[in-house]
Amino acid sequence: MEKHHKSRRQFLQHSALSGVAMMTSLPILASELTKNKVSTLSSSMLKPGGEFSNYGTPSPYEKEVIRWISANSDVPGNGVSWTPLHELQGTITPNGLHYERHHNGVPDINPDTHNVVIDGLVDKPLNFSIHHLLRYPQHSRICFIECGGNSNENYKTSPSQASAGYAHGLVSNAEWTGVPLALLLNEAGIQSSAKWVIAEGADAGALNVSIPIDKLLDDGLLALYQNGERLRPENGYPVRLIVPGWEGIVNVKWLRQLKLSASPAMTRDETSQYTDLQPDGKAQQFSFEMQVKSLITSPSVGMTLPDNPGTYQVTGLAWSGIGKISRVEVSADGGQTWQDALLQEPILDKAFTRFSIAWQWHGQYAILQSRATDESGQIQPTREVLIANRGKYSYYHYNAIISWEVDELGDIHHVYA
Ligand SMILES: Nc1nc2c(c(=O)[nH]1)N[C@H]1C(S)=C(S)[C@@H](COP(=O)(O)O)O[C@H]1N2
Ligand SMILES: [Mo]
Repeated sequence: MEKHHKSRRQFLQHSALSGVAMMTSLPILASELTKNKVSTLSSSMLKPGGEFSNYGTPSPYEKEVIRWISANSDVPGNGVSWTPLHELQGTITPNGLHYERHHNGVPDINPDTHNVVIDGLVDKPLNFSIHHLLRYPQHSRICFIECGGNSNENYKTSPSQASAGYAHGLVSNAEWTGVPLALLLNEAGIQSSAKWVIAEGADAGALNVSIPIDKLLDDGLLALYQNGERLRPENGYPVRLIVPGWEGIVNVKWLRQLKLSASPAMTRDETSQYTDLQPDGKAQQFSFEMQVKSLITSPSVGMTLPDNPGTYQVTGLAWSGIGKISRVEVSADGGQTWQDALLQEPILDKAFTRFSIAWQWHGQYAILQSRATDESGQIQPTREVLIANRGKYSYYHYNAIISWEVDELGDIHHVYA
């Protein structure tokens, strides 16, 4: 009760953005009730409803809410599908809409014959069937996974007009359940020289990456469940690695081997890709932690504001691979002035946090932006600062402030501000 009261007060304090009068009450958006409306039964009440189903699917009226696929036709099985962040609310990504990044398509793996091997610098190499893994104590945690290449169109010189999710939706947030890796690695017996773990997937390209062992001992998970049900094939069925807050590539799907080693393996995917080219032409490797980031999901590019004047809930998502989100500020004037948005609880470590703030629009030109800060004190940079630091040939780890321009007609465009 107390908490509720506080957030209501906080909401009122932060309910208006600069340049507009503070609101004390919300406008009524519903149309007036007519007598006729309640005395007539709606058509759905005139006969029994439809069939039950063994496994549910979304309402047919929601058929536009889909992942958007960008596949590379030169390389079969290589591509991505984007989470429609601009169509979703709350913080949990439904399993059918979790983004996908495949280097070699989605393998068909029978859980009865699949194994995960732990070997290399261990006292006793172990081989786990899925049935073995299911008998271990399981742990659940909510976290995001973000591809290191997410938002990378924003390095280009002209701003893309793709919907928010189709430009920034190589990030999703789910509850993952599985066996803590510390348990399994300790069972195998970690030799003192083991500093890295080379994780390999059972897809056609045998995707493999090197991960510092300390991170896996800290919070690495062998996930078997995704939002309560077994993993989706696209997301690594029957077992994947979850490395909370670290770039997508290390979250190896269809996991078949963890090889403990004294040094990284320098695999294809940690040398030719997912590295950060610096202004001096050298590439930085192993930038694992995803940096603090946020995005206004609604209203956002491609949408039109229906009422002028009108009150709008500006809402979006913030996340950081370093810890919890501590603050999200929103600007309606391209970053000249900022107001704190309300953060929806619970605020979880390395997970999506939903923010919102009410905004009164009077038909004026506006640039909406959000700027997140995490508990380590990192603040989302402007695009200008990010590019000055990284150089213009950068390709991965884009986390700069994103700007939505609202024109006098209420149409919204993506701009670099
Ligand atoms: N075996 C395997 N694991 C993989 C990949 C892959 O192609 N094969 N793609 C990686 C990349 S680049 C990312 S961003 C994430 C994407 O996870 P998702 O498809 O479940 O969203 O998985 C990673 N794990
Ligand atoms: Mo990725």
